[in-house]
Amino acid sequence: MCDDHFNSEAKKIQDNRSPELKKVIGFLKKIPQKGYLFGHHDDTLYGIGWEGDEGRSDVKSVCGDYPSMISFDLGHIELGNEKSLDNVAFSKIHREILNQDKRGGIVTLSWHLDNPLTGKDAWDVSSNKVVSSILPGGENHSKFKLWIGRLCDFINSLKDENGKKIAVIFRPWHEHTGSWFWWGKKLCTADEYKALWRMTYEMMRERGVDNVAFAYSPGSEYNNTDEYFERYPGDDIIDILGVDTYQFDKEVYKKELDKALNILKQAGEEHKKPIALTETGFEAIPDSTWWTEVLMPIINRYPISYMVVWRNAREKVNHYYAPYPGQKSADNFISFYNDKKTLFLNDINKKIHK
Ligand code: BMA
Repeated sequence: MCDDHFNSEAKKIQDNRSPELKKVIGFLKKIPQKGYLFGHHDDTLYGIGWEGDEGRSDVKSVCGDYPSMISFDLGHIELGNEKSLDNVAFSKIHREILNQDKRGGIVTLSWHLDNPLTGKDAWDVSSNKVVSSILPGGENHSKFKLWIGRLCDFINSLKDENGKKIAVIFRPWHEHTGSWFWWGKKLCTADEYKALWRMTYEMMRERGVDNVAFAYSPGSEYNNTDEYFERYPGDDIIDILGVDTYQFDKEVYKKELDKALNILKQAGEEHKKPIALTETGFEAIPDSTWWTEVLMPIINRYPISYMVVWRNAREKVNHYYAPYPGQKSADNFISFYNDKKTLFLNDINKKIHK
């Protein structure tokens, strides 16, 4: 490929990203020199024993500081609903995204959207024709266009006090190396999956979305970089390379996480992209030293830009991934917080100039 072609392609990519977004991507790239951001899903929306209290966060109640990254899910925005799949008003999610940005933190968004073919949820894997049905020419293509339109209206409406669009990370079509979502491995071909990404990207660009960094996050099933990139839609689309992996058995998790991050590190170097542990955790954290004895020894060895643990559900007993005051691992979480590599909100506001 001649240089001119490369330069014009590179320029096209750059042109698709707002100055604020480029700043965030640049920030994510330099983060590993200092450590990694700590993220928590739905952090300020609800927690154990509370919901909607202004400024409240289980993480802050334990360590005195907010996560530097907060993750939110946009499932059911596609339907035009007032509330998300986890029963939170989108107006509240909107407000909390603005609050997180105002505090100086970063936002990442996932999307557990419904199955457009059956009308059931994201976990409905009864048909392997769903992806093909929304691609151009498919029976649900125009429905999907409407859905993407609603998603884009929300993302375009994320503006700060100066009217500038807030730059966020967007991580759709995640864990596609498993087969529990309708876009999963056994539910579509590699070409269909890649086409799904490209269509999503192009539709979003057409709707004027220039404020999202796209994250690619398979599960940890891959055993080398070729497998990691098997369904990769392309460097022009993706800004961040990630992986999702959870602890069930301790020894299996340690091995799996180490393997996944090792390959991810190579993938990031080869493609010159920041890398991240886009979802992880141990449900109900029954191990009192999990943060410093299991998680940290592994992740501290890799140049990840951030890590995210999943939500503290207020409606499902024992479905939580961050501690709350009195929780078994709360003291240990404070040691994790005090480690110099873990970057919470005060750390990034004090130590790192965005
Ligand atoms: C899952 C669980 C579900 C939730 C979904 C989307 O991992 O937490 O209860 O609906 O994520 O947030």
